[in-house]
Amino acid sequence: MKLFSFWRSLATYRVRIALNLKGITPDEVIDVNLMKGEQRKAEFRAVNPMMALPALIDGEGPALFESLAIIEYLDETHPQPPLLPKDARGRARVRGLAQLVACDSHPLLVPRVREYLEHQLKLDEPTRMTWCRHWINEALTALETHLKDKATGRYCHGDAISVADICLVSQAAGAKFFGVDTTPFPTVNRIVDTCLALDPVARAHPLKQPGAPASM
Ligand SMILES: N[C@@H](CCC(=O)N[C@@H](CS)C(=O)NCC(=O)O)C(=O)O
Repeated sequence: MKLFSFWRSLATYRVRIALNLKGITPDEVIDVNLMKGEQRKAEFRAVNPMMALPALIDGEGPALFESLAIIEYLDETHPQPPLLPKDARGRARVRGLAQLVACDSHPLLVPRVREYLEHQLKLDEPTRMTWCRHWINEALTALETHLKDKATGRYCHGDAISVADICLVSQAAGAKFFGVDTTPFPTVNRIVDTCLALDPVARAHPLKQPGAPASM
């Protein structure tokens, strides 16, 4: 198994947590430096035409792409521990929470969007940060409201960690990277702290990956 990764990539962080929870260690981790634009090189474009991390090659391939699709693949091929509830309503809620992060918030902050805001729209650094913080806050506000639901337990959905928690943890890391104050989101913080206390989550953290700085 080959994982295409970069320490700072929040989408790869999600896949790393899933791999660790499943007890899978990739045979090879290939660094694609997003700060140097390596995702746009021909060799990586051949792996993922979207030029985005993560990508995962299991065996002969073809390459898997999009963090949520990769996590569901891992869940189907390595069912223990399950990352989705058994019931249809539960799965819909967990997928909804996960997509709120991975489809509605995080894609607005990725390098290609920030670079477009900078180079094409000529927005200065403080304006770009305002953009990023706004979309992080919007998602955190929605998540905090959802997590007041009685379906929430120790984790986002009941007492078992799921793909919703994986995404929540990545959202919290993004909030830290972009200097967003998360004190207005106590339920989010409680669940993130619960997740980070687990070794498979803790060692997947961006700042624990090769090439990462000591702090942000
Ligand atoms: N929706 C995708 C997001 C993939 C994505 O945009 N990844 C970022 C890093 S977290 C990336 O590689 N961006 C490259 C770029 O924007 O140029 C997923 O969840 O996998």
